[in-house]
Amino acid sequence: MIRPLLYEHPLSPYAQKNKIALREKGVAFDVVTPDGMGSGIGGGAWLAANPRAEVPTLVDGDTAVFDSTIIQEYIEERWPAPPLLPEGAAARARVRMIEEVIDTQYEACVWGMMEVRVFGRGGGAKGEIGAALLARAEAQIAALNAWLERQLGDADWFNGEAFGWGDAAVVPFVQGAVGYGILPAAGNALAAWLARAGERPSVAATAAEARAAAAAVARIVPAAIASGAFQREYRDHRLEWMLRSGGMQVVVDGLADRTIRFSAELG
Ligand SMILES: N[C@@H](CCC(=O)N[C@@H](CS)C(=O)NCC(=O)O)C(=O)O
Repeated sequence: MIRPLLYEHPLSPYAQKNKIALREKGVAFDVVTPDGMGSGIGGGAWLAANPRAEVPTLVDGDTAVFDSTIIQEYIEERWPAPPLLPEGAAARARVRMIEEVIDTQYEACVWGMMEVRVFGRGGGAKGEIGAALLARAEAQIAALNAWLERQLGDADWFNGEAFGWGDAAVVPFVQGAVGYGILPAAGNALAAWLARAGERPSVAATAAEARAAAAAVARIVPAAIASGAFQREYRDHRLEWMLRSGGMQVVVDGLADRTIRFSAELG
């Protein structure tokens, strides 16, 4: 059997969600980080598979699927065992709503922190705008962590009785915030869940890849920014986050110096 191929970047929480699902199901897969990712000029087989030029993109034989949520649906239907969705329409709607909040609102905050800390937006962490953006992101993530804790309630897993869809949808993003020093309060239910989830081989392997990539990215990013190689994609919820969190000038400056772009126009 030809192994499915996942175009990804180890730091992409969306791709991590899909890798956790594939690993939970014991599906052997290959990974490629596309050349040109983050520059807006990626091409080749990746662009043929995903005209949006985003990761994750899954290629399984003749089938190409983009968008992590749609990929997750594909994985669940293509490799049904073990099931990752909980039983019942209400429980499935609940984990899908959690995923939607995480993919849009939570991710935007962690991404915003990266824009300031790694890409130096708003003058970086010490700049007036940068520091204000970081403070907003920290407050928003704390509120979202409290919301997540309420979703968890007394359960061990967001999915219910067993690790599944709901947990894979949350763990990469909460770990991303932890990477920027924003932890669930020690001893609370979310912190206990995070520790439990981190012990699963699927999550541990995926997180180890992200840590290795973070170290590599930190080494190459300053030179890459200086060379103009990055043109960051400010798409939907990310753009909204930047505008409403006080980063209007960041967007204006980034468009002027071409370090910011919008999503690809299809056609
Ligand atoms: N809604 C998409 C979002 C995917 C996304 O935003 N991917 C980012 C990386 S985390 C990307 O590929 N950006 C393209 C770029 O930066 O060039 C999904 O769930 O897969």
